[in-house]
Formats: sequence, C-alpha cells, structure tokens
Amino acid sequence: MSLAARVATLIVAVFAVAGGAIFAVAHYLLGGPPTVDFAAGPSGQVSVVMQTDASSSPAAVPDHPTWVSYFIRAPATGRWIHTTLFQVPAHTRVNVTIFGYDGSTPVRNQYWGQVTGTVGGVAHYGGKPVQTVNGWNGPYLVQHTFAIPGLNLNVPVEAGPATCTAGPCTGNAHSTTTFSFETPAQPGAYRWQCFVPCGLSYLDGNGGPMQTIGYMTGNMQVAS
Ligand SMILES: [Cu+2]
Repeated sequence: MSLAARVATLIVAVFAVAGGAIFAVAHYLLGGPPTVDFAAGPSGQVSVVMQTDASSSPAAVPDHPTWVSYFIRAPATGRWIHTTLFQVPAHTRVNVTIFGYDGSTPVRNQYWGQVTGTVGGVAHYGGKPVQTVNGWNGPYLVQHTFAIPGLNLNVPVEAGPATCTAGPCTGNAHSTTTFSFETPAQPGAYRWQCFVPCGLSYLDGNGGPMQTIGYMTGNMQVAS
C-alpha cells in the first residue's frame, strides 16, 4: 500500500471513530426527552395537561420501547410530547389535568390511594372530589399515580376505558383527573413518578418504564 493510501485510510478511520463517538454522545447522552416549558398565564397560574397510555405508538417513540407512558401536551402547539420533563415557575399555582387512557391497575399499597399535597387535599375524577381512593374495590379504579415525593404530593389517577392503547391518544374516551398544587419557592429539579408498578414483564413491575425518564418518571424543573 502506498504512503498516500495509508494516510488516506488513517484519515478515514479517524473520522469514522470520531463520528461514532459524537453520535454516541449526542444520541445516548444528550438525546433525552425534551422539557416542556410552562409559563404562567394572565391569571398567574399554570395549566399542565398530560395523558397516560397503556403503550406508546411506535411512531411516537422511534428507536425507543413502546412501554406504558405519560405524555405532556405542549401549551404553545397543543402537540403531545413523549416526555416526563416539564418546567414551571416557582411559587405558582399549577392546575393539572390528566387524561387517563390506560385501564385499571390497582395500587399495591393503599398509601398511594391517598390524595396528598394538593390544594384543599383533594383531586377530582370527572369533576367529582376524591381524597382517598380504594383502587381495589371502587367505586373508582385507578391506573397510575402522579407523585412528587419532595413536595409530599400524591394523586392516584383514575383508570380509563382503555379504548385507545397506543398513545398519544386523541378523541378517544378517557378518564379525567384534575388537581392543583403550589410550586415551591425553592428553584430546582423535583423528581416525580408513578408508584403503581406498571412495568409489565419486569421484576415486580418496577423496571423498564417505571425507571425510565420519558415514561413513568421524570422531573419538574422549578424555575426561579
Ligand atoms: Cu404507572
């Protein structure tokens, strides 16, 4: 092989390795789900709308598993974003609406059937107030929880009819869970998650989507 050919081969090899490294960093380390930014409206309050789905459509999660998942609606475009990362202002009332498309999965511990940390200590299922939900016997069935342990916030989410399983769903029948809470004065990342072990086919249901950002766990970033 001539010197020129060797040099050319070396250059190509160096670029191939560098390109692979850049791809790995960008795709696996920096390529996480986006953060949906919620600014306070004229009322000084924030409205966050999410949905839960038994699975995610392949189109919604290209190159990722089609696990059970939350989606968050972008306030500016109305598009459903496959993420569990959102940002809200500090010391602000957040009004949350969760459309429940998934069917029933009871809480394993009735502790997670209690509504805590919300304004008035209450959540609403289709407009009806609930405070402690017995997900085993009804009258309401639950599917997931929305909990921010750092704020002692927990809301069991009412089960839906499961007529649409591959999210994000639009226009299908669903449950509607609403509640409000105050964001803290202290800025920072507040972890939130579901406490119903809904990771089907994982050990005790706690793997997979339960521990993956973008599915059943995420962060609420509180901006200053
Ligand atoms: Cu869940």
